Amino acid sequence: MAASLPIPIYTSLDEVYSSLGTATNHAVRWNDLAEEFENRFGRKPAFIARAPGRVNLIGEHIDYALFGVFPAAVERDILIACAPRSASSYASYTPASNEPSMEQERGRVADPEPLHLPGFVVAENLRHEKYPRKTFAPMRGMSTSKLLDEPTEEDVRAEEWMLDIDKGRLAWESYVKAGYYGVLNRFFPPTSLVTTTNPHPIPVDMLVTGTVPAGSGLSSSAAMVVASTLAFLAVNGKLQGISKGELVEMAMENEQRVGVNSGGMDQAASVISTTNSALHITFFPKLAAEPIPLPGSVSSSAASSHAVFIIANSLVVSDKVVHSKTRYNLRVVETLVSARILALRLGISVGKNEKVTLREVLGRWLGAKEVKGGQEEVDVEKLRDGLERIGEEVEKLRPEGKGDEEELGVTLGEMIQMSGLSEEEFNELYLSWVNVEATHFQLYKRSKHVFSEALRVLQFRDVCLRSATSSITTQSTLEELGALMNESQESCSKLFECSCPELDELTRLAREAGAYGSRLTGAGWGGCTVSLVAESDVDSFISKIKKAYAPYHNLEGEALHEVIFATKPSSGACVYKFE
Ligand code: NG1
Repeated sequence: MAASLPIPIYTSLDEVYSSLGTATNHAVRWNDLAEEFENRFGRKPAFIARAPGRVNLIGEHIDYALFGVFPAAVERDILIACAPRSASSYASYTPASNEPSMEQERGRVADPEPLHLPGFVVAENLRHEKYPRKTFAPMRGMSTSKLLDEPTEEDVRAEEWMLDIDKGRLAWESYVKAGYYGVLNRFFPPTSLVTTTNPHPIPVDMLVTGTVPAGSGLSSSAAMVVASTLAFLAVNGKLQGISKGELVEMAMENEQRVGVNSGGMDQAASVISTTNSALHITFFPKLAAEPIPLPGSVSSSAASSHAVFIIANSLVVSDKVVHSKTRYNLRVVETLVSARILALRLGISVGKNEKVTLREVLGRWLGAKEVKGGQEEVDVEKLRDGLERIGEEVEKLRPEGKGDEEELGVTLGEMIQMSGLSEEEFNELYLSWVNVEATHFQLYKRSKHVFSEALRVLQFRDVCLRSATSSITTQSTLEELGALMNESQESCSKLFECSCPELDELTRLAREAGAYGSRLTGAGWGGCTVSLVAESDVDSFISKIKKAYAPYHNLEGEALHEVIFATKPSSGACVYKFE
C-alpha cells in the first residue's frame, strides 16, 4: 500500500521535515544550497531532490535472502539542487573549483566543454575540495562526438547507455551516474532512433550536499542514488506517475551499477519511510512496506517509559565497494549457495538454473505453492512458526566431523560438489556475475544467522505492534526490544562475521552505559551502531560513551554531535519544487 503511493512533491519545507531546526538547521541548509546553486550556475534551481539515510533497527544481511527487515529513515539526508540547462544558462556558468574543466571521459568528449550536448551533466558538490566537480554525457554506445553531428539510423541504434562508472574505485559521481542510468533506460530507450517524439535527455546542472556520513552504515550511497534518480526524473519532467515502489526498484537496479549486489532495504527505507514509524519491509513475493509505530512515539501517560535510538559512529570507515570481494558480495554468494544446498538436503527441488534464496526455500518447505512469477504469500504467523522450526534443519549444513571449535567452512570444490551442479554450471550460476574471494565458504554459519535474524525481525515487529495498542510503553517492552538487538549483534559478530573489534567494543560499552540493547547497523565491518536508550538518560549515555570509547576522547560540541546523536524516524524521499 505505502509502496503504491506517488512521490511527494512539496513547495514548502515544513512538509518535508516533521520539525524544523532539529539536529541540523534544515531551513538554513536548504537556503544555502539554493543560493550557492545560483552563484555557481547563474539561476535558481528548479528542484531540490531529497533522500534520507536510514538506520536499520534489526534485520541485517537478510534483505538479499529476501527476508523482511526493520529500518527507519533518519533526518540526515542528501539534497540535490538541480535545473535544466538552457542556452542562456551556460553563458553565466562559473566552475567553483580549479579542477580541470572537463572530466576526461576516456578521451571521448571533445573540448570545449559541450554543455549543450544531450543529457550533458555538470555535477558539483558543496564540498568541492573533497568531491571535485564532474561533467559527463550519456552515450548510446557510440562516441559522443558523433551525437553532435547528424547521427545515422545505425549510429543511434545502440544496445545500452554508457556512463563509464568505474567499479574499482570509489568516486562520488558514480552514485550520480547510477541514478541517471535508470532514468535514461526507462524514458530514453537507447535502442530507438532519436526523433522529436523520442527526445534526448535534457542537459542538467546539479549541486549536491549531504549530512549522511559516508561509509558509516547509514546508507549514504542509497540516499545518493535515490536523490540522483529523483533529480533526473524531475528535470526531465518524468516524475508524474512514478510510484514509491517503482522508484525503489529503479534505485536498487541503479545502485547495482556501482558494483554492489545490494538487497533493497536502503532504497525502500529512503523512499517509503514516514515520520514516527519504522518500516517493516518485505521483498517476497513482492516488495511491500508496513509502517510500524515505535514504542514511545505514541502519546502515552506520565507513567510510561520513553526510549530513543542513538546512533554512534565507530569511526571505522567501511568501504563496501573496495572490500566487496571478501565481504559484502561474498556474503551474497554464500547465502545463495547455502539456500540451494539446504534445499537439496531437505528434499526440496531446485531448478538447475535457479538462484533460489533462503526465503524461497523456507516457503517451499512450508508448502507454499509456486504461482506464476513466484510463490504464493505466506502469512506472518506461518512464517514465524517456520522460522522457529527451521533452525534445527540448518544443522544439515554443518560440515560433518567438524566440532564447534573447528573451521566450519567448505572449500570451493566441496561447495560445488554439495550443490549438485557441474563446475561449469556452478560458476555460471553463482560466480559469473560477481567477483568473490575466499578459501572457505561459510554456508552453515551464514544461513544460521539469516534464519535467526529473520525471526528476530518478526519478534521485534510483534513487540512494537503490541506496545502500540497500549498507551504505556513499559520497561519490559524496552527490555524485550533491547534483548533482540543484543542477540542480533551476537549473531552478526559470530555467525555472519560482519562486525569488527570497534563495533563489538562500542556495543558492549553502550550496554554498560545503560542501553537496553545495542547492535551494529547496516553492512557492518565498521560504520555505526544503534542503541535503544531511555530518553531521560540520553545525555548521561552520550557522556559515558565519550569517556569510554577512545576515538571520542578529543571530540567536543558539534564534532561529538556528528558522531553520536539521538534520532527520530524521518519522512522518506521527496522533491521540492521552486515556484
Ligand atoms: P549499507 O549499510 O548501506 O551498506 C548494506 C546493503 C543493504 C543490506 C545491509 C546489511 C547496499 C546499498 N545496502 O547496507 O541492502 O544488505 O548492507 O543488512 O548495499
